[in-house]
Amino acid sequence: MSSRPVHSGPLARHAMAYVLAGGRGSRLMELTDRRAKPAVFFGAKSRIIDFALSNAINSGIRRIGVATQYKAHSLIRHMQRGWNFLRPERNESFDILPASQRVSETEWYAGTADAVYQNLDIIESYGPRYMVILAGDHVYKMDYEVMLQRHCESGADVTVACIEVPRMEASAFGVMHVDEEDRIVSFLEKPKDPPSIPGQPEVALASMGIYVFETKLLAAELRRDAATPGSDRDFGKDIIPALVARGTAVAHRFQDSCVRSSEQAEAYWRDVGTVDAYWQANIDLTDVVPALDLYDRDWPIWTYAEVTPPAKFVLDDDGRRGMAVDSLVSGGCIISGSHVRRSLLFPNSRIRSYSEVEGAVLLPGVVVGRHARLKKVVVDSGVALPDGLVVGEDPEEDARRFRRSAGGVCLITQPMIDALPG
Ligand code: ADQ
Ligand code: ADP
Repeated sequence: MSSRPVHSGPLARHAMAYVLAGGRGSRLMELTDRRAKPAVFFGAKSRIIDFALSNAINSGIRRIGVATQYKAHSLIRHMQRGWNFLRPERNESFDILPASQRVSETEWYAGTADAVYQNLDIIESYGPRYMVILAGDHVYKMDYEVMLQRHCESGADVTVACIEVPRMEASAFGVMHVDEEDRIVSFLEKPKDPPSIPGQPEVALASMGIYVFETKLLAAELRRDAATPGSDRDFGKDIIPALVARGTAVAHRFQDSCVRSSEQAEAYWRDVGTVDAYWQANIDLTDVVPALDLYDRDWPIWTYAEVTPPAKFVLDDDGRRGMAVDSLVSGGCIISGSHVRRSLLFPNSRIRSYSEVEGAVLLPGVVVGRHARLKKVVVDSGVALPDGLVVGEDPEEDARRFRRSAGGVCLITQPMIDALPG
């Protein structure tokens, strides 16, 4: 591979981040009935898309486009309120790009590549030298500048971020083989029987769905793909395998650019695609030293947060303390005469007296009635749980009333509460 001259100074200022945020994420069940997966709440304060957007900003990228499609209202509202601070007069831009049938009169975005192709005119009008293609539905902290540098140094057509995953889980991903220089020699999108890393039979090298291209090359590839009959117009199915076969594709190891709080910390990246994975990744944040550090002031996770009064902990009339331990409690919450453990309370939740709450992810505006006992729950935003509700003690009863996952997490929505007898 020939290497091209590296820009002096940061490459991020010559790059545009393009976030794919159109997918549904159907394995999150009712959590994505009303909102796209990137708009799902995460970490007591944020939404999932805030991680990709914060990574872009913290990496120094000042042009961002976000392609939306499925149930995008709350996602678009969130970005308009919180992410609209980039200024054209400083050569910055923030574009929300809903599938709007701009290229053809009849089609939505067919696949992820089409979601970029249909907006090529907007991208080209800004003239970024590099494109950083991102998924809007992953939780991680990564410095894309390091990946851009690697892309330039190698001279590859495309650089694909990758991470080692257990082989048994790899069929959910694009899986690659690399040579000694981390050049990708084969790429299979979601193989049924994923190939392992040579010498490590239980580990596979998975694509994180993060790609760096030079804009000119990407535009040519997208136009070629659009003219190819039978293409799914997808990065994982079409664009990346074609470049692996015809050109040069290089793997970039996530551990080289992940942002961690200490040298020992795990390289943390999660596709919180199922209710179990979603609950676990949220609850992981209540660890004394979590793998994902939200308190790192050098790499803040930006978000839109509504103005709320401070969280409040109340000693009730019977002298019961309202308290929360090993928990993340956002503004506007009031815990009164109840005990909360290993839980996340998003803004404006209320826990009334005599309740016990453990392992709960309560999305904004949840009200827990008196004498409730909750264990291992995810409660959708705005849901009012009735007095005396008990969840997490009788699996069969839970499964009859709520969406109980394989891992025993109960997802609770307002219609499920409305359907309860009495
Ligand atoms: P998946 O995540 O399964 O695999 P996909 O469902 O295409 O791929 O979603 C990628 C991203 O694009 C998501 O953020 C999604 O919201 C968004 N998206 C999906 N369809 C879209 C559309 N029509 N318009 C706009 N946005 C859309 C991909 C790669 C794999 C890789 C995994 C890593 O294909 O090779 O291993 O990501 O998670
Ligand atoms: P409980 O069933 O625990 O009594 P309540 O909803 O009656 O629950 O509220 C308990 C406590 O929470 C109140 O005594 C008060 O201190 C506080 N509280 C309730 N609403 C508000 C509010 N709007 N502003 C400030 N504090 C409030």
